[in-house]
Amino acid sequence: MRRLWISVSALSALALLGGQLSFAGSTPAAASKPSPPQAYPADSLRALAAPIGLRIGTAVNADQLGVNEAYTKITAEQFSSVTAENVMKWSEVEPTRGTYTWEKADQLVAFAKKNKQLVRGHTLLWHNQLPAWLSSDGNTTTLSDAEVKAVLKRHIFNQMRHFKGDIWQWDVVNEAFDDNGQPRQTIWYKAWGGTGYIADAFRWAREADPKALLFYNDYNLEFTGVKSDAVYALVRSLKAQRVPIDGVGFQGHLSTQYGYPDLQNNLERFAALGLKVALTEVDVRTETKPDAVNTPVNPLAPYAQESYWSRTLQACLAVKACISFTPWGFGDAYSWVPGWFTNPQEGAALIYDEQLNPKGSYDVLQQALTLAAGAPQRSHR
Ligand code: 9MR
Repeated sequence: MRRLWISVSALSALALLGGQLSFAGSTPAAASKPSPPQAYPADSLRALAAPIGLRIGTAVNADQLGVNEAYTKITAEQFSSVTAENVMKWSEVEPTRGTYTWEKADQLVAFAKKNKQLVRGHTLLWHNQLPAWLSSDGNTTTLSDAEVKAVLKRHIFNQMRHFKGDIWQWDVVNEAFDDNGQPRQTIWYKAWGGTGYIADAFRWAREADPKALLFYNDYNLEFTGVKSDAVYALVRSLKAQRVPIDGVGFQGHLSTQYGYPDLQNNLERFAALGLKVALTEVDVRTETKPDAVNTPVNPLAPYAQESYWSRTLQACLAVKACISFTPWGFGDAYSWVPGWFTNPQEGAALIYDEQLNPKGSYDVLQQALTLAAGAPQRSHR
Protein backbone atom coordinates (compact mmCIF):
# COMPACT_ATOMS: atom_id res chain seq x y z
CA MET A 1 0.00 0.00 0.00
CA ARG A 2 2.71 2.35 1.04
CA ARG A 3 4.64 1.81 -2.20
CA LEU A 4 1.53 2.36 -4.27
CA TRP A 5 0.79 5.63 -2.47
CA ILE A 6 4.34 6.85 -3.11
CA SER A 7 4.25 6.05 -6.78
CA VAL A 8 0.82 7.59 -7.42
CA SER A 9 1.77 10.79 -5.65
CA ALA A 10 5.08 10.85 -7.50
CA LEU A 11 3.23 10.59 -10.79
CA SER A 12 0.85 13.39 -9.80
CA ALA A 13 3.76 15.56 -8.78
CA LEU A 14 5.48 14.90 -12.09
CA ALA A 15 2.29 15.67 -13.99
CA LEU A 16 1.90 18.92 -12.09
CA LEU A 17 5.51 19.94 -12.34
CA GLY A 18 6.19 18.99 -15.93
CA GLY A 19 2.80 19.54 -17.46
CA GLN A 20 4.36 17.63 -20.32
CA LEU A 21 4.16 14.08 -19.09
CA SER A 22 1.27 11.69 -19.41
CA PHE A 23 1.10 8.16 -18.10
CA ALA A 24 -1.45 5.64 -19.31
CA GLY A 25 -3.45 4.34 -16.36
CA SER A 26 -2.13 6.84 -13.82
CA THR A 27 -4.17 9.34 -11.82
CA PRO A 28 -7.25 10.91 -13.44
CA ALA A 29 -5.54 14.29 -13.46
CA ALA A 30 -2.55 12.93 -15.40
CA ALA A 31 -4.65 10.72 -17.66
CA SER A 32 -6.80 13.65 -18.75
CA LYS A 33 -3.80 15.57 -20.05
CA PRO A 34 -3.30 15.40 -23.81
CA SER A 35 -0.25 13.44 -24.98
CA PRO A 36 2.78 15.69 -25.25
CA PRO A 37 3.66 16.75 -28.77
CA GLN A 38 6.64 14.66 -29.90
CA ALA A 39 9.74 16.76 -30.14
CA TYR A 40 10.76 14.97 -33.31
CA PRO A 41 9.14 12.43 -35.64
CA ALA A 42 9.39 8.72 -34.84
CA ASP A 43 10.85 8.07 -38.30
CA SER A 44 13.47 10.84 -38.07
CA LEU A 45 17.12 9.84 -38.34
CA ARG A 46 17.74 10.77 -34.71
CA ALA A 47 14.78 8.73 -33.44
CA LEU A 48 15.70 5.67 -35.48
CA ALA A 49 19.31 5.76 -34.26
CA ALA A 50 18.46 6.36 -30.59
CA PRO A 51 17.78 2.73 -29.54
CA ILE A 52 21.39 1.74 -30.29
CA GLY A 53 22.89 4.89 -28.80
CA LEU A 54 24.21 6.18 -32.13
CA ARG A 55 24.12 9.94 -32.61
CA ILE A 56 23.24 11.27 -36.06
CA GLY A 57 24.76 14.70 -36.52
CA THR A 58 24.96 17.52 -39.00
CA ALA A 59 27.25 20.43 -39.65
CA VAL A 60 25.26 23.62 -39.09
CA ASN A 61 25.44 26.78 -41.18
CA ALA A 62 25.08 29.62 -38.67
CA ASP A 63 23.67 31.97 -41.33
CA GLN A 64 20.66 29.68 -41.84
CA LEU A 65 19.96 28.56 -38.28
CA GLY A 66 17.10 30.51 -36.75
CA VAL A 67 16.66 32.48 -39.99
CA ASN A 68 15.58 29.85 -42.51
CA GLU A 69 12.53 28.17 -41.02
CA ALA A 70 12.65 24.90 -42.97
CA TYR A 71 16.39 24.60 -42.38
CA THR A 72 15.98 25.17 -38.64
CA LYS A 73 13.14 22.66 -38.34
CA ILE A 74 15.10 19.92 -40.09
CA THR A 75 18.17 20.62 -37.95
CA ALA A 76 16.11 20.18 -34.79
CA GLU A 77 14.01 17.23 -35.88
CA GLN A 78 16.42 14.98 -37.73
CA PHE A 79 19.69 15.22 -35.82
CA SER A 80 20.86 14.38 -32.30
CA SER A 81 24.25 16.05 -32.61
CA VAL A 82 25.47 19.27 -34.23
CA THR A 83 28.83 20.57 -35.41
CA ALA A 84 29.55 24.22 -36.16
CA GLU A 85 30.51 24.23 -39.84
CA ASN A 86 32.60 27.37 -39.30
CA VAL A 87 31.74 29.42 -36.22
CA MET A 88 34.01 27.63 -33.73
CA LYS A 89 37.10 27.98 -35.95
CA TRP A 90 39.92 30.19 -34.73
CA SER A 91 39.42 32.95 -37.33
CA GLU A 92 35.80 33.21 -36.20
CA VAL A 93 36.31 33.23 -32.46
CA GLU A 94 39.40 35.47 -32.24
CA PRO A 95 39.59 37.64 -35.37
CA THR A 96 41.38 40.34 -33.38
CA ARG A 97 44.15 39.13 -31.12
CA GLY A 98 42.85 38.90 -27.56
CA THR A 99 39.22 39.74 -28.42
CA TYR A 100 36.84 36.80 -28.51
CA THR A 101 33.59 36.68 -30.45
CA TRP A 102 31.65 33.71 -29.15
CA GLU A 103 28.11 34.85 -30.02
CA LYS A 104 27.40 32.63 -33.02
CA ALA A 105 28.96 29.58 -31.44
CA ASP A 106 27.04 30.25 -28.21
CA GLN A 107 23.80 30.43 -30.20
CA LEU A 108 24.47 27.00 -31.66
CA VAL A 109 25.20 25.51 -28.24
CA ALA A 110 21.96 27.03 -26.88
CA PHE A 111 20.03 25.59 -29.84
CA ALA A 112 21.55 22.18 -29.18
CA LYS A 113 20.59 22.26 -25.51
CA LYS A 114 17.05 23.28 -26.33
CA ASN A 115 16.75 20.42 -28.79
CA LYS A 116 18.54 17.80 -26.67
CA GLN A 117 21.44 17.52 -29.07
CA LEU A 118 25.10 16.89 -28.30
CA VAL A 119 27.78 19.15 -29.77
CA ARG A 120 30.95 18.21 -31.67
CA GLY A 121 33.46 21.01 -31.24
CA HIS A 122 35.28 21.79 -34.49
CA THR A 123 38.17 22.58 -34.37
CA LEU A 124 40.97 23.77 -32.06
CA LEU A 125 44.13 23.27 -34.13
CA TRP A 126 44.16 23.45 -37.92
CA HIS A 127 46.21 25.15 -40.64
CA ASN A 128 43.14 26.71 -42.33
CA GLN A 129 40.83 29.46 -41.14
CA LEU A 130 43.42 30.93 -38.80
CA PRO A 131 43.06 34.60 -37.87
CA ALA A 132 45.10 36.97 -40.04
CA TRP A 133 47.14 38.15 -37.02
CA LEU A 134 48.41 34.60 -36.62
CA SER A 135 48.84 33.29 -40.16
CA SER A 136 47.32 33.99 -43.56
CA ASP A 137 48.30 30.66 -45.11
CA GLY A 138 48.89 28.25 -42.23
CA ASN A 139 52.56 27.83 -43.15
CA THR A 140 54.05 31.20 -42.32
CA THR A 141 53.72 33.62 -39.43
CA THR A 142 55.40 36.73 -38.11
CA LEU A 143 55.28 35.33 -34.58
CA SER A 144 58.32 33.65 -33.04
CA ASP A 145 58.27 29.92 -32.31
CA ALA A 146 57.87 30.64 -28.60
CA GLU A 147 54.91 32.93 -29.30
CA VAL A 148 53.27 30.34 -31.55
CA LYS A 149 53.49 27.79 -28.77
CA ALA A 150 52.10 30.23 -26.22
CA VAL A 151 49.15 31.33 -28.36
CA LEU A 152 48.17 27.74 -29.13
CA LYS A 153 48.17 26.82 -25.46
CA ARG A 154 46.16 29.93 -24.59
CA HIS A 155 43.70 29.26 -27.42
CA ILE A 156 43.02 25.68 -26.36
CA PHE A 157 42.48 26.68 -22.72
CA ASN A 158 40.35 29.73 -23.52
CA GLN A 159 38.10 28.04 -26.05
CA MET A 160 37.63 24.79 -24.18
CA ARG A 161 36.96 26.56 -20.91
CA HIS A 162 34.44 28.87 -22.54
CA PHE A 163 32.45 25.81 -23.69
CA LYS A 164 33.36 23.60 -20.74
CA GLY A 165 30.75 20.91 -20.12
CA ASP A 166 28.88 21.73 -23.33
CA ILE A 167 30.99 19.84 -25.85
CA TRP A 168 30.72 16.07 -26.28
CA GLN A 169 33.59 15.53 -28.74
CA TRP A 170 36.31 18.07 -29.57
CA ASP A 171 38.28 17.88 -32.81
CA VAL A 172 41.50 18.86 -31.06
CA VAL A 173 43.76 18.38 -34.07
CA ASN A 174 42.47 18.58 -37.64
CA GLU A 175 44.21 17.39 -40.83
CA ALA A 176 47.85 17.25 -39.64
CA PHE A 177 48.91 14.95 -42.52
CA ASP A 178 48.97 15.51 -46.27
CA ASP A 179 47.79 13.10 -48.96
CA ASN A 180 51.23 11.47 -49.13
CA GLY A 181 51.10 10.62 -45.45
CA GLN A 182 53.67 13.30 -44.59
CA PRO A 183 53.20 15.67 -41.66
CA ARG A 184 52.08 19.05 -43.03
CA GLN A 185 54.75 21.74 -42.72
CA THR A 186 52.47 24.12 -40.86
CA ILE A 187 53.29 26.89 -38.40
CA TRP A 188 52.69 24.29 -35.66
CA TYR A 189 55.10 21.78 -37.12
CA LYS A 190 57.71 24.47 -37.63
CA ALA A 191 57.41 25.97 -34.14
CA TRP A 192 57.80 22.59 -32.47
CA GLY A 193 60.33 21.28 -35.00
CA GLY A 194 58.18 18.20 -35.61
CA THR A 195 54.84 16.66 -34.71
CA GLY A 196 55.33 17.12 -30.95
CA TYR A 197 52.65 19.81 -31.01
CA ILE A 198 50.00 17.11 -31.40
CA ALA A 199 50.73 15.46 -28.04
CA ASP A 200 50.94 18.86 -26.33
CA ALA A 201 47.58 19.90 -27.80
CA PHE A 202 45.86 16.76 -26.49
CA ARG A 203 47.43 17.14 -23.04
CA TRP A 204 46.32 20.76 -22.79
CA ALA A 205 42.85 19.84 -24.02
CA ARG A 206 42.39 17.15 -21.38
CA GLU A 207 43.39 19.61 -18.68
CA ALA A 208 41.06 22.31 -20.00
CA ASP A 209 37.89 20.14 -20.11
CA PRO A 210 38.48 16.66 -18.66
CA LYS A 211 35.01 15.41 -19.63
CA ALA A 212 35.15 16.11 -23.37
CA LEU A 213 36.10 13.29 -25.74
CA LEU A 214 39.25 14.34 -27.59
CA PHE A 215 39.51 13.51 -31.30
CA TYR A 216 42.06 13.59 -34.11
CA ASN A 217 40.05 14.36 -37.30
CA ASP A 218 41.10 13.94 -40.95
CA TYR A 219 39.95 13.04 -44.48
CA ASN A 220 40.84 10.05 -46.65
CA LEU A 221 41.40 7.85 -43.61
CA GLU A 222 38.57 5.80 -45.11
CA PHE A 223 40.91 4.35 -47.74
CA THR A 224 43.75 2.05 -46.67
CA GLY A 225 46.92 3.71 -47.93
CA VAL A 226 49.84 5.92 -46.97
CA LYS A 227 47.74 8.61 -45.32
CA SER A 228 45.54 6.30 -43.28
CA ASP A 229 48.66 4.31 -42.30
CA ALA A 230 50.50 7.46 -41.21
CA VAL A 231 47.62 8.60 -39.00
CA TYR A 232 47.27 5.07 -37.63
CA ALA A 233 50.98 5.07 -36.69
CA LEU A 234 50.60 8.49 -35.07
CA VAL A 235 47.61 7.63 -32.89
CA ARG A 236 49.10 4.27 -31.94
CA SER A 237 52.21 6.05 -30.75
CA LEU A 238 50.12 8.66 -28.88
CA LYS A 239 48.28 5.85 -27.10
CA ALA A 240 51.58 4.12 -26.29
CA GLN A 241 52.84 7.37 -24.72
CA ARG A 242 49.59 7.73 -22.74
CA VAL A 243 48.69 10.94 -24.51
CA PRO A 244 44.99 11.59 -23.76
CA ILE A 245 43.33 10.91 -27.12
CA ASP A 246 39.87 9.31 -27.14
CA GLY A 247 38.91 9.02 -30.76
CA VAL A 248 39.57 9.43 -34.45
CA GLY A 249 37.18 11.25 -36.76
CA PHE A 250 36.87 9.94 -40.31
CA GLN A 251 35.61 12.95 -42.25
CA GLY A 252 34.15 10.89 -45.11
CA HIS A 253 34.24 13.38 -48.00
CA LEU A 254 33.53 10.83 -50.74
CA SER A 255 33.07 11.12 -54.49
CA THR A 256 31.51 8.69 -56.93
CA GLN A 257 34.51 9.22 -59.23
CA TYR A 258 36.57 7.10 -56.83
CA GLY A 259 35.78 3.55 -55.79
CA TYR A 260 34.05 2.99 -52.48
CA PRO A 261 36.68 2.83 -49.68
CA ASP A 262 37.36 -0.11 -47.35
CA LEU A 263 35.93 2.02 -44.57
CA GLN A 264 34.83 -0.69 -42.17
CA ASN A 265 38.33 -2.25 -42.05
CA ASN A 266 39.81 1.12 -41.26
CA LEU A 267 37.24 1.91 -38.57
CA GLU A 268 37.98 -1.48 -37.03
CA ARG A 269 41.74 -1.16 -36.98
CA PHE A 270 41.61 2.26 -35.33
CA ALA A 271 38.98 1.03 -32.85
CA ALA A 272 41.24 -1.91 -32.00
CA LEU A 273 43.73 0.60 -30.58
CA GLY A 274 41.15 1.34 -27.87
CA LEU A 275 39.77 4.46 -29.56
CA LYS A 276 36.28 5.64 -30.36
CA VAL A 277 35.69 6.35 -34.03
CA ALA A 278 33.16 8.60 -35.74
CA LEU A 279 32.10 9.68 -39.21
CA THR A 280 32.40 13.43 -38.87
CA GLU A 281 31.89 15.21 -42.22
CA VAL A 282 30.21 12.84 -44.65
CA ASP A 283 29.20 13.96 -48.12
CA VAL A 284 29.08 12.08 -51.42
CA ARG A 285 29.69 14.33 -54.38
CA THR A 286 29.31 13.51 -58.06
CA GLU A 287 29.99 15.25 -61.36
CA THR A 288 27.34 17.88 -62.02
CA LYS A 289 26.45 20.43 -64.70
CA PRO A 290 28.51 23.64 -64.60
CA ASP A 291 25.35 25.73 -65.00
CA ALA A 292 23.30 23.64 -62.54
CA VAL A 293 25.83 22.62 -59.92
CA ASN A 294 23.57 20.21 -58.06
CA THR A 295 22.27 18.40 -61.13
CA PRO A 296 24.27 15.25 -61.89
CA VAL A 297 25.62 14.87 -65.40
CA ASN A 298 24.81 11.17 -65.32
CA PRO A 299 21.17 10.51 -64.41
CA LEU A 300 22.23 7.23 -62.80
CA ALA A 301 24.70 8.92 -60.44
CA PRO A 302 22.15 9.34 -57.62
CA TYR A 303 21.95 5.55 -57.32
CA ALA A 304 25.70 5.34 -56.82
CA GLN A 305 25.46 8.13 -54.24
CA GLU A 306 22.71 6.29 -52.38
CA SER A 307 24.85 3.19 -52.30
CA TYR A 308 27.82 5.15 -50.87
CA TRP A 309 25.65 6.78 -48.20
CA SER A 310 24.10 3.48 -47.20
CA ARG A 311 27.41 1.63 -47.03
CA THR A 312 29.08 4.43 -45.08
CA LEU A 313 26.36 4.37 -42.43
CA GLN A 314 26.37 0.56 -42.38
CA ALA A 315 30.13 0.52 -41.78
CA CYS A 316 29.61 2.74 -38.74
CA LEU A 317 26.68 0.62 -37.55
CA ALA A 318 28.80 -2.52 -37.74
CA VAL A 319 31.53 -1.13 -35.50
CA LYS A 320 30.51 -0.76 -31.87
CA ALA A 321 33.13 1.95 -31.25
CA CYS A 322 31.54 4.17 -33.92
CA ILE A 323 29.56 6.61 -31.79
CA SER A 324 28.35 9.22 -34.27
CA PHE A 325 27.58 9.65 -37.94
CA THR A 326 27.63 13.26 -39.13
CA PRO A 327 26.89 14.47 -42.66
CA TRP A 328 28.62 17.79 -43.50
CA GLY A 329 25.33 19.69 -43.68
CA PHE A 330 22.11 18.38 -45.20
CA GLY A 331 20.90 20.74 -47.96
CA ASP A 332 22.66 20.85 -51.34
CA ALA A 333 22.11 24.62 -51.52
CA TYR A 334 24.42 25.13 -48.52
CA SER A 335 27.15 22.57 -49.24
CA TRP A 336 30.81 23.60 -49.60
CA VAL A 337 31.21 21.12 -52.49
CA PRO A 338 30.02 23.07 -55.60
CA GLY A 339 32.17 26.06 -54.67
CA TRP A 340 35.29 23.98 -54.11
CA PHE A 341 35.22 21.27 -56.80
CA THR A 342 34.80 23.12 -60.07
CA ASN A 343 37.02 21.23 -62.51
CA PRO A 344 35.13 19.07 -63.17
CA GLN A 345 32.13 20.59 -61.47
CA GLU A 346 30.87 18.42 -58.61
CA GLY A 347 27.87 18.78 -56.30
CA ALA A 348 24.60 17.15 -55.21
CA ALA A 349 26.59 15.77 -52.28
CA LEU A 350 24.03 15.88 -49.47
CA ILE A 351 20.80 14.12 -48.47
CA TYR A 352 18.33 16.98 -49.11
CA ASP A 353 18.01 18.82 -52.42
CA GLU A 354 18.29 22.58 -53.00
CA GLN A 355 14.66 23.06 -51.89
CA LEU A 356 15.27 21.01 -48.72
CA ASN A 357 13.30 18.00 -49.92
CA PRO A 358 14.78 14.68 -48.76
CA LYS A 359 16.53 12.75 -51.54
CA GLY A 360 16.92 9.02 -52.08
CA SER A 361 20.10 9.27 -50.01
CA TYR A 362 18.00 10.32 -47.03
CA ASP A 363 15.70 7.33 -47.57
CA VAL A 364 18.58 4.85 -47.57
CA LEU A 365 19.85 6.23 -44.25
CA GLN A 366 16.38 5.79 -42.79
CA GLN A 367 16.27 2.22 -44.10
CA ALA A 368 19.72 1.33 -42.76
CA LEU A 369 18.79 2.68 -39.31
CA THR A 370 15.46 0.84 -39.31
CA LEU A 371 17.23 -2.42 -40.08
CA ALA A 372 19.91 -1.71 -37.47
CA ALA A 373 17.66 -1.90 -34.44
CA GLY A 374 19.62 -4.97 -33.26
CA ALA A 375 23.09 -3.53 -33.91
CA PRO A 376 25.49 -3.28 -30.96
CA GLN A 377 24.64 -0.62 -28.38
CA ARG A 378 27.19 2.20 -28.31
CA SER A 379 28.62 3.66 -25.13
CA HIS A 380 29.69 7.25 -25.20
CA ARG A 381 32.53 7.03 -22.73
O1 9MR B 1 32.45 23.60 -44.96
C1 9MR B 1 33.46 24.51 -44.60
C2 9MR B 1 33.45 25.70 -45.54
O2 9MR B 1 32.26 26.46 -45.34
C3 9MR B 1 34.67 26.56 -45.32
O3 9MR B 1 34.71 27.59 -46.29
C4 9MR B 1 35.92 25.70 -45.41
C5 9MR B 1 37.16 26.53 -45.18
O4 9MR B 1 38.31 25.78 -45.20
O5 9MR B 1 35.85 24.67 -44.44
C6 9MR B 1 34.79 23.78 -44.68
O6 9MR B 1 34.80 22.72 -43.76
C7 9MR B 1 35.96 21.87 -43.76
C8 9MR B 1 36.14 21.36 -42.36
O7 9MR B 1 36.22 22.43 -41.46
C9 9MR B 1 37.38 20.48 -42.25
N1 9MR B 1 37.36 19.43 -43.23
C10 9MR B 1 37.09 19.81 -44.59
C11 9MR B 1 35.80 20.64 -44.66
C12 9MR B 1 35.45 20.98 -46.10
O8 9MR B 1 36.43 21.82 -46.65
